[in-house]
This record gives sequence, C-alpha cells and structure tokens, in this order.
Amino acid sequence: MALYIIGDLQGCFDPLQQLLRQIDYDPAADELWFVGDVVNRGPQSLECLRFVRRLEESGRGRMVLGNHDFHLLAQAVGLTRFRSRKDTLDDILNAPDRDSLIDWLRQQPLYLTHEIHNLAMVHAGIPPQWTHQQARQEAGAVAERLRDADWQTFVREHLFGSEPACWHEGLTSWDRLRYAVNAFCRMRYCDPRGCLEFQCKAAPGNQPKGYAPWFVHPARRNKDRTIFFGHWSTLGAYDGYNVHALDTGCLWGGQLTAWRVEDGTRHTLQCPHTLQPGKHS
Ligand SMILES: [Mn+2]
Repeated sequence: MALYIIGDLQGCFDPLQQLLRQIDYDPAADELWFVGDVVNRGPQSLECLRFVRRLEESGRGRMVLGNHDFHLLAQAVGLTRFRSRKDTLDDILNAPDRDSLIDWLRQQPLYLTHEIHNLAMVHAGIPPQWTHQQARQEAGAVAERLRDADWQTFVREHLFGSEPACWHEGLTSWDRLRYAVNAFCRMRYCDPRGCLEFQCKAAPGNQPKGYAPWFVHPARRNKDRTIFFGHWSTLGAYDGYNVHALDTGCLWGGQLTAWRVEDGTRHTLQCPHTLQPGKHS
C-alpha cells in the first residue's frame, strides 16, 4: 500500500490516468491525495471531479479545495461576475449529477493532515504566523460555513475578495474566513506578518520588495510538519524548507506530479500542450 500526493489536475484527466499506469497504481490498496484545483481550464474537469469523488467516497482518496474548485462553487451558485472565457466548467454545470457533485465538493476540507505520516496538505500555503493547530482551526471554521444549509449565501456574498490582505488575531466573522480562504487557496508570497500578495505569480526573485515565498520566512511557526501544496506552477518541483511543491504545470504542457510518501520520491508524467503559452493565469 502506498500514499501518493498528486499535483493540480485542472481537468487533465487523461494525463492522470497515464501517470497512474506509470506508477503501477493499485486502486484496491493505494491511496491518492489531491492538492486541489481538480477542475477548470483543462479539457476534462467533469471526469476529474467524478474520479476524485469516487475515491474519496470509497475511502481511497482525499482532496483539499483550491481556488479553481471555489470558482466552480461560485459558478454553481450563479456568481456570474467571476465567469471567465477561459473557464471549462460547463460539462460539470450541465451534468445530470451536477447537484450531487457540487454538494460533495463543498464539503471537502482546506487543510488535511495524515494520521501516520507527519504531513499536512493545503492548496497554496499556510501563513507563517500560524501553527498547524491554528491552521486546522481556521480551515475548520471555513469548512463549517460550507457545510451549512445556507452555504450558498456564504459563497455568494462573503467568500470572494482580496481584503483583508493582512492577518491579525482580532479579525472576526467574514473577514477572518475570507483571509483564511485566500491564504490556503491563493497565497504565493507574503510578508512575515502574513500580509498576502496577490498580483505576482512569477517564480521567486521576481516578487515585490518585502515579500517572500510563504514557506521561507525564518520565524514560520508551522515548520514542524512537512507541508505539501500545489497552485504555483512557476515555482515548479520544489523541495526545501520542509515543504514540497507539486504543481508542475501539466495544464501548460509541463508535468503532472505524484509524490510517493513512503519513500519520498517524485514521479512525473510529461503532459501534452493543451493550452497556448501566454494565456497563463
Ligand atoms: Mn490554484
């Protein structure tokens, strides 16, 4: 039995199946964890979502929510102002099992830990000033709203926006939840106090002054557990500071990555160019 943690799928279902053949994935014994952004931009979002859901419901897989997964929830509740011409979510939104897929997706976590391996998984990152215990609490507060009967109001009215960009203990209510979602799902660079930078998607070295990749801050309080994340295709396959970055840009003609936890090895599949370079966002 092996545990594999898999990078951002973004609708790249055929590459996923190829990668699983390459690693001799055994559905009866192995477990697959997905770092989020299971859907959107790529050609087979519906297949990806159904696949991850089947695994999760059979106890053989987990995922955390990414920004594109939240974007799907937004489209499902009719938040049309965030719609993009680059979206490839219509297959899901028009599917006969749409409602049950959305209902399942909204109940997925933002932060996961493993009971045996000393690891955590998030889509984008954990602010340096949060311990793992605090990350679990803040993610749990968001998950509670998403499980609520009135979850659609939360998504429609309170979830989206880039403010507050800075963390402080006194944040309450929707501001606190929105900060947490942005940190877990969108963060790349931040300052030591956890002020988030949303503009720069480039590789380290190109960020605005005063900001650093969230995981390099010297006083980071969550170094005591290995953290797996995706979201940052320009960072690519990065291992250091007790973190492992798994978004190797399959969508952009890069690779799809599976990390085997038992022996700490990367397994990659070269993906076809499904999108034109330069349309990256
Ligand atoms: Mn992402």
